[in-house]
Order: sequence, then structure tokens, then C-alpha cells
Amino acid sequence: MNDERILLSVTGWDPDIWVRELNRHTPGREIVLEPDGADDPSIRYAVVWKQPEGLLSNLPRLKAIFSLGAGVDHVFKDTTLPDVPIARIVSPDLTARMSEYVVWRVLDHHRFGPLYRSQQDARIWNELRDQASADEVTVGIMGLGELGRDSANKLKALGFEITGWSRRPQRVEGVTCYTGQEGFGDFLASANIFVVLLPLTGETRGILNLDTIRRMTRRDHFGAPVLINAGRGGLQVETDILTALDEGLLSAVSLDVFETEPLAEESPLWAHAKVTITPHAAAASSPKKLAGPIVAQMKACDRGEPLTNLVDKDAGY
Ligand code: NDP
Ligand code: OXD
Repeated sequence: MNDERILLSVTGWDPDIWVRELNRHTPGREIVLEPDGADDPSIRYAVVWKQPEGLLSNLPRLKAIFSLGAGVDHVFKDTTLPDVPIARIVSPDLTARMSEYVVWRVLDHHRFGPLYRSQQDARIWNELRDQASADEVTVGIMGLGELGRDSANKLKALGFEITGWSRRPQRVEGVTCYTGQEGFGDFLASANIFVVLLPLTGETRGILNLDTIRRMTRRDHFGAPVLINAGRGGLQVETDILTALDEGLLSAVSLDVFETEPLAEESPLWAHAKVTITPHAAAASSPKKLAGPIVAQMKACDRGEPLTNLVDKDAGY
């Protein structure tokens, strides 16, 4: 038996494409979907998306875990993780996809897309002359990491004013940056459209609640702020978002992620006129684009070189 095997565990995804693409870059290294027993000594690396609890806990020669997402909350859900480095996806391909989603959703709200689509359904011709220009609209980005910064730069190029919020102080040219709890209130008062690109951690879980939304106080342009969440569903309290929409505290939302995925058929979010839903599709992890860099990391690790894009286990992202 090959004693340098890669364990691939992708709950809810088609493993065949990943096996094919990983194989393309690692001829001779076997990729398996299950270990040979809980303490399989042949497994050197694990490549995971929502691995089952306990799968990785006893593999004695496991050197590193590779998350197939930029987010790693799905890895940390397993409370029995071994003490090995965890690397996440940081990739120009994933970043570009996310920025496409963000620009698409911001422009759609900015240019009254949902309203014009409903007018079309009802054959109503109503131009709405009072349209803001991009430089009159501020987009507030929650999470100024790999994804947030790229979205900020692309929105800036379209003329929007940009503010951002992060855990530690960040500097992004042309972006007014706010930090931590002390900057949260001013950040929430700064924008007309909020784009959420935070990781799900102990600190951020449930952060998109009624209290936070009430502090989003700008009332110009859309009447109330727009919320776009492509971070994680666990950031949002969906009943609070529905209340905020119904009370006019938010004018519209675009949600790509949900507290429970897939979103239940009976969720009132589906049919709400002010909600645009995408099925956790903002930025897909592409096997073609990501397998090569992941294997390159394994090869570097084999040579004793440090891994990149490592997760800070204490911070949880
Ligand atoms: P990064 O780790 O690069 O950036 C995370 C950002 O969030 C950082 O700016 C960080 O602050 C900030 N942050 C973290 N915790 C807090 C906190 N408590 N308070 C304030 N700010 C905080 O992650 P990425 O940009 O690569 O990805 C962000 C998230 O996007 C992922 O974790 C994932 O959940 C989600 N995602 C969703 C996808 C989808 O298809 N819907 C696809 C890909 C990712 P600091 O700069 O100080 O570290
Ligand atoms: C990710 C995701 O974290 O796809 O990359 O959600």
C-alpha cells in the first residue's frame, strides 16, 4: 500500500472532480475517500470540506489539513481535530469570483434591480428619476481580509465611497477603516450598503442581529440600508433580518449564506419581496483552479518548507 496517501472528504460535493484534479498534480500519490481504519498511518494530508466529526483525530502521520474553502468554520466544527497546521484557500480565482458576486449585488441594489424586475412582472413603466450616483453611496465592508479588500478596490473603481471594518487595524488606500468594538458604531453609521465578508467565529456568530441593524442609521438613498451577506449564515439571525425588513430598518437584503443550508423550503426568506437569495454560490471552490496550489503546498511541506495561508487557531479564521 502507498504510505503517502491523501484523504479527501467533501460532504455534499462531488468527490470525483476533486480526485481527478488532485491526481493530475500528484501522479503516484493515492487519493482515498476513507482511511483504512481510524488510525490509518498512510494518510499524510487531508483535504476537506465539512469532514465528519472524528475523521481526522487519530491519523498518526497526518501532517496538515487543507480546507477546500476560504472559511474554516466547517473544519472547526469537529471538536476532535489533531494538532496539525490547517491551511485555507487564498486564491486569485476565488477572490475574483467573490468580487464579481459583491459587485453584482451592490450594482443590482444601487440600480434598483429588484424593483425594476417587479415592475416588469407587472408591466409597469416607471423610470424613478431620483437615482443616486455611485459617489453618493457608501458601501461598508465588514471584513477587510483577502476578499473584503479586493471587493473594496473593485467597488472603489466604480466610484463608490468605501468604509471597512476589521478586528485589527487595517490600512486600505481610499477606504475609511474602522477597527474592533470601539469602531463598530461609527462603521455601522457610515454606509448605505453593507457587504459582509467576515469569517464565522465565536466573536462574529450572530453579529447581524437586530441590535446591530438598528445601529445602521443612514437613511438616505434607499430609505434604509441594504445588507449583503456572503460570509457565513451563522453571522446572521434570520428572524431579526425579517423583522428589520418588515419594520423598514433595512430596505433590502441579498443573502448567499444561511443559518441552515440548504435553506428550508418553508423559510419565509424565499418569498420575501425584499430578499434576493443565492444558494451559497458567491464564490465556488474550483477543483481545476485550486487542486494545483493545494498540491504545491503539500510538496513544499514534504521539502520541510513552511505552509502558507495558515489558519490562526486561536482567532478561529
Ligand atoms: P480573511 O481571514 O482574509 O479576512 C477576514 C476578515 O474578517 C479580516 O479583515 C478580519 O480582521 C475580519 N474579522 C474577523 N473577525 C473579526 C471580528 N471579530 N471583528 C471584526 N472583524 C473581524 O478571510 P477571507 O476574506 O478570505 O474570507 C472571509 C470569509 O468569506 C470566509 O471566512 C468565509 O466564511 C466567507 N466565504 C464565503 C464564500 C461564499 O461562497 N459565500 C466563499 C469564500 C469565502 P483582521 O483583518 O483584523 O484579521
Ligand atoms: C468558502 C466557501 O469558504 O465556499 O470558500 O464558502
